[in-house]
Amino acid sequence: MFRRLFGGDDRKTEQPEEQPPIEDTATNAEHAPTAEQPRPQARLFASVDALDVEAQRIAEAEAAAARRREQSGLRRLFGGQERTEQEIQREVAKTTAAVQKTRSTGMFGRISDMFKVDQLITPELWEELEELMIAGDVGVDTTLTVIERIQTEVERNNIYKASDARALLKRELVQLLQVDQPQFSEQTTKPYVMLVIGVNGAGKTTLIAKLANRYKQEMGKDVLLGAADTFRAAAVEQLQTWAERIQVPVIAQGQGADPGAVAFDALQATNARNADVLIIDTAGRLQAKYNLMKELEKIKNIVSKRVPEAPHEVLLVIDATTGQNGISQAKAFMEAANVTHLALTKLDSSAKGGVAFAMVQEIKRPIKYIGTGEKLDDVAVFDPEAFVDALFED
Ligand SMILES: Nc1nc2c(ncn2[C@@H]2O[C@H](COP(=O)(O)OP(=O)(O)O)[C@@H](O)[C@H]2O)c(=O)[nH]1
Ligand SMILES: [Mg+2]
Repeated sequence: MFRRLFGGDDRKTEQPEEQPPIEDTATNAEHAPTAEQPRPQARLFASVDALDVEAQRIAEAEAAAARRREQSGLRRLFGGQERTEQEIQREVAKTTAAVQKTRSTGMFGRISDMFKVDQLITPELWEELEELMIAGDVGVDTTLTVIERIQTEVERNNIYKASDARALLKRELVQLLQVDQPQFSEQTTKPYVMLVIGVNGAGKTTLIAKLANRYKQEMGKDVLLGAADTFRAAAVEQLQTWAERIQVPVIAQGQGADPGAVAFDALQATNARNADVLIIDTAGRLQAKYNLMKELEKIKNIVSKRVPEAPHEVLLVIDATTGQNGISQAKAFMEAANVTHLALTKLDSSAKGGVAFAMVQEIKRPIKYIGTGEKLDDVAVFDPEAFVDALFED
């Protein structure tokens, strides 16, 4: 009886056989719950409510994790297609090979080692981490934010050893790379129009060839290229050379042509051929920011007049070897165009892969692809977890 009142435990099965009937409670009036006091039943309901809240919290956390997995590059898959384990492994292998330099000669190899040992976490450890991350091009603001977050987590979880903080550090780094960006699916959007922008030499034309090849080979898409980088003669020729190799048509007008006119032609051709994907190459003359803005604006207007909602993807290509410089470039492009995704090229020749973190944080756009070399096959769909694992050699 007492247990019932005190603990709110109303389960009849636990009542002893000799227990007086329920009505007897009334005789012990001073112990009986009054209207003001929460009745045992009310408490029971309260705890059921709490369970509901907890169940809802768990369901929400699971849904969020599923969403994260879906959005994460490898699982989202190239063009939103289901992938085999083998294909995922191929992307991971490319990512791992590309960040080899970042890991061995760069800062992340040392960071990884620091968080492998059984040593106590000291203020010096945080200082060294800070120095290494900044030297690794993560950027001052991002570095300080992330270290503060890890420190809080370490304290909250009573973690004393560096090796025990390793998973926390990695999780925070993965989170830095995850930003939401609504996107169209290449699977269901036809035609899917992509505008590829970035400074000269960033790797736009090479990436376009790699992606066109993938769309064609892996998704069986009918791809068309538009040579709207008309500033240099070599630019058009370079795109044409690639296109010949991968056997996709290019719409071009030659050097000095109006990029808007090329885009117009390319759109007409896309519609006439009923092509699936159109990728437009552009010139990236940042020196004349005003002109660049005008030019991109014009191309975008031409595109959106012919295909509603296009361009579906505005891919900003950044050379990873330019480090922090690349970030100021990226900001200028953000002002000029409505960038939807980033591509980080030449990751294979940069020791400072940390720029990926700074880039996503500063630009607030996800990295969709990484360039892992100069060959046609040297491209990987970016996956934050695979990237961080590769940096830590896990
Ligand atoms: N190592 C390496 N080189 C690349 C990569 N992407 C492009 N390049 C090279 O960078 C140079 C400039 O590339 P390009 O596509 O012409 O740049 P664009 O001016 O932006 O079109 C070329 O020599 C490419 O071979 C990459 O992922 N890794
Ligand atoms: Mg080019």
